[in-house]
Amino acid sequence: MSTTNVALRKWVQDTAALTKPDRIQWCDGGDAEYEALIQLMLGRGDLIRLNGSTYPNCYLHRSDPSDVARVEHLTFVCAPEKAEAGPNNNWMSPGEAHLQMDALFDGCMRGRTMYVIPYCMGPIDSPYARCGVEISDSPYVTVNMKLMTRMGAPALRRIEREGHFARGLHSTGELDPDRRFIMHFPHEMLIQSYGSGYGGNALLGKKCHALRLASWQASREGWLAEHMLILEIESPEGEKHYIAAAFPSACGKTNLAMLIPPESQAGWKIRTLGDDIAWLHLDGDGRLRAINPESGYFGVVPGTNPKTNRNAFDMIQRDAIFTNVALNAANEPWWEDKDKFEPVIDWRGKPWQKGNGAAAHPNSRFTVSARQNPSYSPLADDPAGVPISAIIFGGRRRELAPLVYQARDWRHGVLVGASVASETTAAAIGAVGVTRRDPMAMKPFCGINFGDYWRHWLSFGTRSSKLPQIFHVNWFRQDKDGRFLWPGFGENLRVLRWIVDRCAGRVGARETPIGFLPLAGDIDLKGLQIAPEVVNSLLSVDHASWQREMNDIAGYFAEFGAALPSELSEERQRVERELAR
Ligand code: OXD
Ligand code: MN
Repeated sequence: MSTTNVALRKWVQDTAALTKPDRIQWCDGGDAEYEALIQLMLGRGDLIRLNGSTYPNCYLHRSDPSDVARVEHLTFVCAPEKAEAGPNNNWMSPGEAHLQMDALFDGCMRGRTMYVIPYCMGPIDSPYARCGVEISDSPYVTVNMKLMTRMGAPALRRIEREGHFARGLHSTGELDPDRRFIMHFPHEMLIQSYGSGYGGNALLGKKCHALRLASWQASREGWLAEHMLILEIESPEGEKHYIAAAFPSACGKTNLAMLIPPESQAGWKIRTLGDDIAWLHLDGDGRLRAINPESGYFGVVPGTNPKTNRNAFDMIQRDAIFTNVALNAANEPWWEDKDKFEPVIDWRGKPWQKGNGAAAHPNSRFTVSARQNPSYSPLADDPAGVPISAIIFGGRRRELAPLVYQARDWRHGVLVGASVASETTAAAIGAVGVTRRDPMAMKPFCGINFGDYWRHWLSFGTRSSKLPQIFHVNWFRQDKDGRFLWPGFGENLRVLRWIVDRCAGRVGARETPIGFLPLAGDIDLKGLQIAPEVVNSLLSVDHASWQREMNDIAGYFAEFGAALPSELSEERQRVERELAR
């Protein structure tokens, strides 16, 4: 296989001349190709076959222990001007970055096969979808791309028809943390990633293309590329709404997207369109429509069990790739909070003993095709996407943020999104549990200056009068002894129902300086063991603490200098004034 697209042919030739692979393999995305790559990796010990009767076609991959999460400090946006990347990104000039990367890539594929992986982000016939080609020397990346994207021949045909595509060059290099960089060249629609095999650093269609490059492209073309799940909620009467929700990494997007209603909520249904990324476009009627550019899940494994996420638990019983989980005595994958049995081998492949700490890495992952999810919505394949009724922002915050509140209007909603803060998780290298600002849950993924990105968000307010309502939720409030106040998981449906009721104009609300909060009785608490004082504290707004928060946000916004849109500081000042009243 090769291609009729001259630019692609030339890029493959030039890349081969630089990296000097032994062979070049054009990937067609077929099952035979997938199977052959699996066999190759089994033969080399890069994959371990899991128990074939309980976990058919499931494999375990163990990463280099230095390569288990995204590396934000080694991730750069290489736009010509530093101001384009903004204070929210590491920046390097394109010239310097190219010199460094060319030196790293020089001869790095000797003795290896170079895989050419055409892929399409979004339904293959969608006008909103975009194609890319990843060149990688990793069979692990190639099989993951097959599960995560629409990869292979149909994508190549679209590229040949359209004539354009994003380019991503990846090599695992030596897996040396000192020779590791994830570079983005938005003006060239080019990604270069060296020295890591970890999903977010190496599956270039995901964070690098569908968020960092896409957010740059979207801001020029008038759409949004967001770190959001997409779900459908259907009432017992058959009323359907579509919701997009942005939470930072490892804060429960996958669980919310696959929520199973508790018994007390009979008749309600949730279907999943996406669990990580949404591309949002205004349609001809002024409605914001969402597609999920991905077609698979790269989810955090620990904590997944039939109680927390039955759908995810069931969908990873077959045809899945596990990365950095532990093993039990039956050669099955094992992770913390999976079941009562004990692991025998930890994620590094060493015998596990009690007291040794976690057996599975806290950022261990499953990769699986989205179609295996029992709650999969076929609308995920609809080229037109779905109209969004509500956008939800959220973070992991022990204190302050109430269970749910609604922004007054779009402009206030942009402030709510821009002010998201959350405790860091194991999805990225670095300290865990530190609260940091993570606007729109895009801190690690926004490929442009946040100031420009917020201006772009605000511009939608003048482009349509049919925009979604914007909400903020916090499932993670704790009491002083560290106990969670809200049960979370399936019970979050109760909050989604209030959100939908607000969108449909069915319920009133209590107006506060931070937005609209539920009136007593409007969140259905039937069948839930929750004390009234806990509900009160979940729905309270402490003015003094919020004043401190607004002050902190002012300090954060100041980092953006002249790039900060004045509407955003005016909106913040408005909230501050109301809090002081
Ligand atoms: C992810 C992440 O893998 O956000 O989705 O880190
Ligand atoms: Mn994510």
